[in-house]
Amino acid sequence: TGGSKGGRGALVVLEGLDRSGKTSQCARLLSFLKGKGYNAEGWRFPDRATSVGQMISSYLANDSQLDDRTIHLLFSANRWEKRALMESKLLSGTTLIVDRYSYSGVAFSAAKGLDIEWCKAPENGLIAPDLVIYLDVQPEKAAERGGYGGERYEKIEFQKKVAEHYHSLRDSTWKVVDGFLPMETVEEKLRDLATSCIQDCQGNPLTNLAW
Ligand code: 2DT
Repeated sequence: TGGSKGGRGALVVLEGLDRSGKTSQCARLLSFLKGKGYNAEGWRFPDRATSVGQMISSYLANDSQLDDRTIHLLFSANRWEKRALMESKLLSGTTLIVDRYSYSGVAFSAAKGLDIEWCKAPENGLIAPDLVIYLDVQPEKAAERGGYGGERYEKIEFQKKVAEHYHSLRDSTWKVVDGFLPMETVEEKLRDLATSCIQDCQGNPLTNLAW
């Protein structure tokens, strides 16, 4: 099988603007990997199931108001509260396909005007992804895909700023995939990227984000 054979799992993160196709591609990738016999799980941030996640969820729905720095730290805390479980899953051989991570944390908060270095600081020490796949879409075209929902950040002008900040976060672990390619083409690219990452990360220890 394509299982882990005693090795560690890979931390694979998908990032992108709202309506970039991230969430459906995560699901497709996960079922492909499971079908191939890989030990894999799908995660997403924010994880709305925890009590911190519930505060985030009500903020996003505009049901509560929070200071920009306060909500930033709650998003970060929501990753920190999952860090130990994430580490043990990876070390025991489970690959995690994660819909949004620290890059969303920094890009969305910086788009509100917060200092980017301040935004990065609380992310340091979280587990560094082995691979970040950025699904690249233009905000205007993304909005045409059935439009944004009613959540707080789903506005074109704001999404443009988020895209600029995502751009400045790109590093050697990033692969940019055109989110407007046909769905099957995107899917195939993600399969190739993820399976090579799972193989290639075997010799590498887990590391932490150090921004
Ligand atoms: P979903 O629509 O994918 O559930 O995201 N966000 C997300 C932040 O502002 N900071 C973060 O750290 C994360 C993970 C992006 C909900 C919205 O929350 C934003 C969109």
